Amino acid sequence: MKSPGTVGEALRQRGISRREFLKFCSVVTSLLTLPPTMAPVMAQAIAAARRQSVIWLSFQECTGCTESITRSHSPSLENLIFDLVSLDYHHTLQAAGGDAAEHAREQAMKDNAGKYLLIVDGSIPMKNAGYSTIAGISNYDMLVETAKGAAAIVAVGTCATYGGLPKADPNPTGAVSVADIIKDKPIINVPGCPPIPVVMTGVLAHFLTFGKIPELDAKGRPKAFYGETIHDRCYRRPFYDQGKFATSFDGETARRGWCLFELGCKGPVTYNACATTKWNDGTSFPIQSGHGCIGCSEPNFWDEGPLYKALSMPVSAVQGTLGAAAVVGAVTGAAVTWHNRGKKAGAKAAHEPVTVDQLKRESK
Ligand code: FSX
Repeated sequence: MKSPGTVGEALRQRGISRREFLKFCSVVTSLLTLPPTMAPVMAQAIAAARRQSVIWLSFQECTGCTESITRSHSPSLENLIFDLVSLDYHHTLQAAGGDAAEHAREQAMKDNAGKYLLIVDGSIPMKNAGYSTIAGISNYDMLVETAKGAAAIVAVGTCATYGGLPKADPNPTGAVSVADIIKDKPIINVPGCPPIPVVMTGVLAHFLTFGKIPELDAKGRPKAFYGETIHDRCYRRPFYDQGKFATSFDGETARRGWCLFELGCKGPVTYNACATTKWNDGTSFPIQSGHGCIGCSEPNFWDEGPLYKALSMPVSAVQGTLGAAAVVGAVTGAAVTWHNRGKKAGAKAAHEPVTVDQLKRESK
């Protein structure tokens, strides 16, 4: 498995025109919130780059992350594998099995030492090495061994980034995240159960273009995709600001498309790009389909209270997520509603409209 050829050569061999490739770079540039002028720069950089060697390891998970990336439309998985990267090991997608598969991983590690990108989905069991093994190798040993020669690691999915469902109480396997184990490599966290496919491919495209990881937040997530909450960009947000909440999933308030906050939507505390990039080629996302966000890209989302119960977070927390619209609301005196207000002494009703100034006073 010698170092793969350039991306430009691969594109030419597959008859992909410069126009098509530029179009692809424009989409990725916009996903990464880069200026449009970066598209030709990205095209030039990617075309000249060697196809990036990628080793993908899957541990305790449901294969939803791989299912998700196979639905990526921009770039598609086909683009990714045949044009941009050399996917040297992925035990769900690769044709090889048994010894040949393990040999492919070892060879890729040797041939591309210090340069390959390691992608990991799934959490790692620490209570008993035998809980999850591949080719007789424990997940812990395989991760540590493969991480040694990696240029960077991308932890995809909430399992790899935070422990995810396997870590849900009582965490029977002692599941931990990649970052809990690997401390000496750059790690990009791409949470979501599963993560948005174009977010995964966008992160890869950034690495290929610039040869470095994108700007990350305090939780190691790319800021371009996780800089805002679902609530910040939700198309139902005007109903929230007006205090109009759906009271059931199938009643008149739901048919009118009112805010799903009272039905348990975790959008105000969930950082992800679902409301902007959406899913299935930009078709929709859960809230658009009438179901609240379950917060699957946040740590411990499974244990953070019932999925269908309205959030009960401190007022200061919701203020932190209100964003520009709330600031405008405060200036204009527009009313916002906070469902916990009904629990405060003297409050008349759970949905009584209050101003941002009132919220501030109550939170003191
Ligand atoms: Fe976890 Fe991914 Fe959820 Fe499933 O690989 S993030 S359980 S979608 O599959 O790891």
